[in-house]
Amino acid sequence: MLDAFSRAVVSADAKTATLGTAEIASLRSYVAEGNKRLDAVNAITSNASCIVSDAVTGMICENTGLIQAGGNCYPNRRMAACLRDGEIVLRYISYALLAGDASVLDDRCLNGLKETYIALGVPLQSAGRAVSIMKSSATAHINETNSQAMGGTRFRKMETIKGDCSSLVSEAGSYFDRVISALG
Ligand SMILES: CCC1=C(C)/C(=C/C2=NC(=C\c3[nH]c(/C=C4\NC(=O)[C@H](C)[C@H]4CC)c(C)c3CCC(=O)O)/C(CCC(=O)O)=C2C)NC1=O
Repeated sequence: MLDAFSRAVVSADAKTATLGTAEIASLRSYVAEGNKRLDAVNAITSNASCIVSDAVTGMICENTGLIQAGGNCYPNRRMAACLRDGEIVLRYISYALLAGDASVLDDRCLNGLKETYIALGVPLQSAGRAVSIMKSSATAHINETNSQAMGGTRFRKMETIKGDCSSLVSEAGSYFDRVISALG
């Protein structure tokens, strides 16, 4: 597993090169924006159970066959496995966002996941849909665009200082997209 720093070293070493100015500049911004990154990770981790249960509920509302006999979220044992998988995926995405590198997500979560799902009959398209709802919800929490209308009675806003989070939001989005394409 790599992070932004070890990734820079591994890539430079592969070229037998010293760290270049571009790499240093990129690490400098990783450090300078570090508190923002921690806020973004916190926005995901402290809302994780809400993000996961909302996404799995949304996926089921759109395809109620999943909780009927023969559906992959039926009976409760499978429903529990599905919710647990949502938690696992979100947890690895939060690690990748913290590290600024996707390798932990790739190596420990996505490697072999599609094959496992195919073997178990877990519908890949539905799993991808749940991840895409998690992406929307995590984006709203990081960006603080979550609203009363979206959150209902459990509405919650993070108390962070307002700033430009666009690059962190798109980086986080890329990890969700990575999961979706690994299942595609
Ligand atoms: C380290 C990372 C890691 C991952 C990612 C992981 C996934 C994982 N999900 C599994 C099952 C499962 N995963 C699901 C998930 C779903 N069903 C649906 O309809 C939805 C589309 C979806 C939820 C969004 C279900 C229902 C099962 C149980 C399938 C069965 O036993 O028939 C299994 C088989 C073993 C088990 O049931 O525990 C694994 C290994 N395990 C790990 O250790």
